[in-house]
Amino acid sequence: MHPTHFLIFLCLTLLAKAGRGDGGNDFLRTSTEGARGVPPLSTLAPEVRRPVDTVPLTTPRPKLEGCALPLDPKRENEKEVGYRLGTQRYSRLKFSTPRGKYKKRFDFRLEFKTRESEGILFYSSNRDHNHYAAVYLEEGKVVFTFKGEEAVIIKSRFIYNDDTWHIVEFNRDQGNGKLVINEQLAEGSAQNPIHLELNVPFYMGGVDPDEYNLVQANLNTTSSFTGCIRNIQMNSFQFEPSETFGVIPCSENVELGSYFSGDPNTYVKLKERFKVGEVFNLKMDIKPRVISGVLAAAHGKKDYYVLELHNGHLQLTVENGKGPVTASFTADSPDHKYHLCDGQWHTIQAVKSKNVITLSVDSMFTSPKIGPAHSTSTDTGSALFLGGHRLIKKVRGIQSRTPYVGCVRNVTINDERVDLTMLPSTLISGNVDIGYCPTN
Ligand SMILES: [Ca+2]
Repeated sequence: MHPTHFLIFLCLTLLAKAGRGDGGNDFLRTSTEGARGVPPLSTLAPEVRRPVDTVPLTTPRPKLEGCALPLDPKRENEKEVGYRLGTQRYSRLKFSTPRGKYKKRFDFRLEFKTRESEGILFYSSNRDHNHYAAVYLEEGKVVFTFKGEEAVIIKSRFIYNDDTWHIVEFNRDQGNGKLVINEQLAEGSAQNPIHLELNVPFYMGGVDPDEYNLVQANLNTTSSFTGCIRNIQMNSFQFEPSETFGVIPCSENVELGSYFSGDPNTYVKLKERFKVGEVFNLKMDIKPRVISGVLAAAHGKKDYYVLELHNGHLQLTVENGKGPVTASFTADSPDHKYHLCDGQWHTIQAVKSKNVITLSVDSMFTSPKIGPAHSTSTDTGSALFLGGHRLIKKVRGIQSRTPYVGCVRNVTINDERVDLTMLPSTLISGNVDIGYCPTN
């Protein structure tokens, strides 16, 4: 256990035993507005903006209302900006529907940019992988190879891993191959016409990890491509992948995380059936675009656990069976009325130890709240929901009644990291971008 967590648990345990809220507070840094919720309305009157030189130094600047980031980010389509590969393991584009014929001759074109010197741009084979055609980077050079009874290998003269866009065209006509990069031609031929048996799917940017052994034997590499691919064509037709794996838009306006759109029925099930139990520690980084929304929730017949944003503060409500207890945290910020919505990342933590709960935002802890004694286990059995809830309007204990909108990253449950990119798609509902978030 992390030393800080141990301290919190120790403290909470002591408090639970003492049954009062004053002991042990000196262990904890308490925020000024701690558990007091929203400030009274009178403090919200708009301040009059005066010319800068007449403002006394002690006058605070008016706080910005609302969230720094817009509710709807400007969406950038992968088809327009390109596909970024390599931010997740096994990222690749899969093409199951060819455009035109490809048995005797084919013609592909794509644009790529990368800083890496190795990586598979294209791979296609027959079922046994003894026939194949591939394009990959080797020491920064582009290699185009195909093999039937014979193999043809064509290699570019120059290196192209300079993080700028390059156009690569590769075509094959029987035993003749051409590789054209930015209009620089390289050619190669076999002695005889090659009969090449290829099957869909074709891959770009990486291959199916189940086929690594066979691909390794052919190319002497299975390195996934790290960088961007765009404007893909097959036989002069636009060529769109049928499926993408671990791919994000090639945009300057994205960052790693998972984005919750807030559309109805949008949520992720972190666990299918989950018992919160006696001790539960949930931690994550959030960058919200709303002041209210469900962050995490689990329910039982009577018991429940709800972590949410409510009117700008972070709020945890736990029902162990004998009445709910709520902790809430309103952080102070010189610039933003809703500190959590200031467009920055915030690390939030909700710690539940028996009948005592506490919250932290960016390592500032609230005073612990103590629920009814002799009721210590949160006996939930539903899914552990993240970012929303299947029955968000109906289930008990939720105040915001609306899904979360914004980015989430670094989710840990009881100090164990949950990688959302590894969750089965059956646990993801609605409009969630797993693996990346817009930043605009
Ligand atoms: Ca209980």
